[in-house]
Amino acid sequence: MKKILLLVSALCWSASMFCEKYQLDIHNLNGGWDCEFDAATATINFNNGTWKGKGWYFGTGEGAFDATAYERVEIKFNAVTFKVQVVVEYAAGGQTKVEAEAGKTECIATFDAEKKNAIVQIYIQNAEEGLLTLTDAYITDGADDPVRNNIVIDFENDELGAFYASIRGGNPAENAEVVENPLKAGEKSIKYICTSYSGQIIFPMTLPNGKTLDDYSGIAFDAYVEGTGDTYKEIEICIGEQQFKNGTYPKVAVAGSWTTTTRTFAEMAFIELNAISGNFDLRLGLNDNQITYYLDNITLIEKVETSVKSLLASDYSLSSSNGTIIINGATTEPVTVYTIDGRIAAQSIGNARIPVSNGLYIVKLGAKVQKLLVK
Ligand SMILES: [Ca+2]
Repeated sequence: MKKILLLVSALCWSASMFCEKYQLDIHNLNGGWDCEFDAATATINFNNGTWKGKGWYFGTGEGAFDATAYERVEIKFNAVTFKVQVVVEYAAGGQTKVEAEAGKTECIATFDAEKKNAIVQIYIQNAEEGLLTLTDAYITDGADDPVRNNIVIDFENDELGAFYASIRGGNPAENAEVVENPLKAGEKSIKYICTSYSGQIIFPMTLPNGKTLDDYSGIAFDAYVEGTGDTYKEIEICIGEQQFKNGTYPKVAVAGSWTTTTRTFAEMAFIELNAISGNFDLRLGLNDNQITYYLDNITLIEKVETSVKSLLASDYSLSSSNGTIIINGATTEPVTVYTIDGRIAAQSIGNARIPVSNGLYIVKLGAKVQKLLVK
């Protein structure tokens, strides 16, 4: 453990004079049992009974994680219909267990102050079978929790019956209407009756002076779909005329309840985020030819400055040559190479030379993400 402590301290001092967050990689869960995990979408498939586990295994003895400088772990996910439990297991024995009720989007476990100097593992469990998509996970000291100035469209200041324009196949289509929230009396949401593919509602957005879209980490929205079953749909997002849809079908709504979905800009690598400022149209749609759905709380999530760190050495280098991705200076970090449509092209650990086809890739080293053109 001494070794880990020294390494963390060194990184901490080089990055900043204070520590706040230790980022856990939601695309690299190395611990757990009896369930499947899709790294590209950070989705745990609890398909083999209840109270299985998936999470981060640090190790025992010297491998244990020293969380002396931290207070708690926060794990964020898209809402599901079942209870989710987070377990922190200590080298000294014993566990901290915290449950999040169905429909919640986070579970926060405060460490046992007597035992947090050696954490063996942190894992997530399921009260029912189903899919759980992680959106963020980190260990934090809780001090100076950052305030995000998110931009949120919640329709509460719109008149009932007001319309938002929509578009289909590039052409104007039926309007979407501001209506009462179907599940929360007195609140508003927007309703869209979609009868052909690629229907998208247009939300005019305004960024504050001095901000570009690069100051935001991604988009979140709440969806409720009319009907009885859980709903898996391709999500179409357009920033201006630049469209993102990646051919995957995540669960965007849980039967009978509002569900929050988050998409990060890191997966929309083609968008020149820092070129977008002022007013722009955000278009959003669930791709189906026969669907009636409601949206609410369409949110641009502001990035916040924190001293996020990982075990990743700060002086790593990432380059490409002759169809090969070359990583130097990363000793033990997991490496995942994604195509720009989100598929995993290669996985490795630490320093590596990874042959790939020419093209644009997103390379994840530890908790860091970087675009790389290979030619
Ligand atoms: Ca609302």
